[in-house]
Amino acid sequence: MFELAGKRIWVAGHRGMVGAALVRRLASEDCEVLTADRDGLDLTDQRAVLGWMHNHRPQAVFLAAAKVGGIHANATQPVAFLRDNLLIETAVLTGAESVGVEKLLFLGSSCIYPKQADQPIREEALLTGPLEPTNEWYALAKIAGIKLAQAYRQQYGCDFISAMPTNLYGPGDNYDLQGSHVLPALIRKVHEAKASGSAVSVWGSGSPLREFLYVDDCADACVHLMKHYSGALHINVGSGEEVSILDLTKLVMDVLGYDGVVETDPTKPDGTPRKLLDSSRLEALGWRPKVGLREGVALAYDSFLSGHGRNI
Ligand code: GFB
Repeated sequence: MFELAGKRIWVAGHRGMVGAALVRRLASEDCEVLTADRDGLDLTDQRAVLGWMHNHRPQAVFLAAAKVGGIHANATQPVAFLRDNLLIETAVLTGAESVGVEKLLFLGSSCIYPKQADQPIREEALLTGPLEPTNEWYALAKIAGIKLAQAYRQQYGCDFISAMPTNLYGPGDNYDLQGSHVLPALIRKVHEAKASGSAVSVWGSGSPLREFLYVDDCADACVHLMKHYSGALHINVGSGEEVSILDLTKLVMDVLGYDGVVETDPTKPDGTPRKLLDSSRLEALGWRPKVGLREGVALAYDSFLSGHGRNI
């Protein structure tokens, strides 16, 4: 059991959706939460990160900072998705070893797994086959992050662990229709289609299957892992709730109260056909999600309406 009480905990990336949820979750722990604003600290600058960590001496770190985005953003900004993420994880893990951080949790993504991995995907599927091309840059950076955490554990005995969340959504999400993930995009599209009485446009065939987890559940799982898990193997963080993109569209329309027409757009990519995590290791550690998909979409829509998102 790793105690957070009385410790200085750095949430790297606290302005992002996951980082902000971690800050909300840590408010109920008896710890001091450290944050660094983007203007004051460039996380891709290793020397600056080292200096900041020397000054602030965090005892534990949640590394939630990353260049993230949906299927279109990944395809159009490969350099940022690979380079920025490699630089951020290298700077923060190097700094953490250097200042003697007691524990660090690195956040990855379910897209690290091979495109044709057996479903539900177990942690052992990592590096057993080719990646999904639409997000291979991001996936490669996240795989390197897992391996760097393992390398620091093996060579220097650092207690660095990794969590691999499934597709996340919730307050603080990005609602830019070009850069966002599917769930915030659908919330915005259905909201706007309802206002104008127009059709809802869904990218691709609508048949891919995805698993979704509410971001506050993800933050809770990360805190649980920080306290109760120590090991080299990355741990899947999923809800077990899988849905096709078309059924997800209908669910969003139902929650928002719109009974309009849905159109698919075959000029847009489907990406990986199915991505469902096997989260039995996390369950065996005593954690389960609390927020179901319908409830989570309603909560996310409330936060969208109150302007708690980016690019609204
Ligand atoms: O969420 P998403 O962009 O990312 O797309 P991935 C999921 C599915 O929803 C794809 C479809 O099949 C999209 O074609 N989709 C339908 C839409 N309508 C829309 C729309 O309006 N916007 C978007 N964005 N999608 C991501 C990776 O993969 O998964 C990231 O790109 C990250 O790197 C994340 O790993 C967890 O699920 O395909």
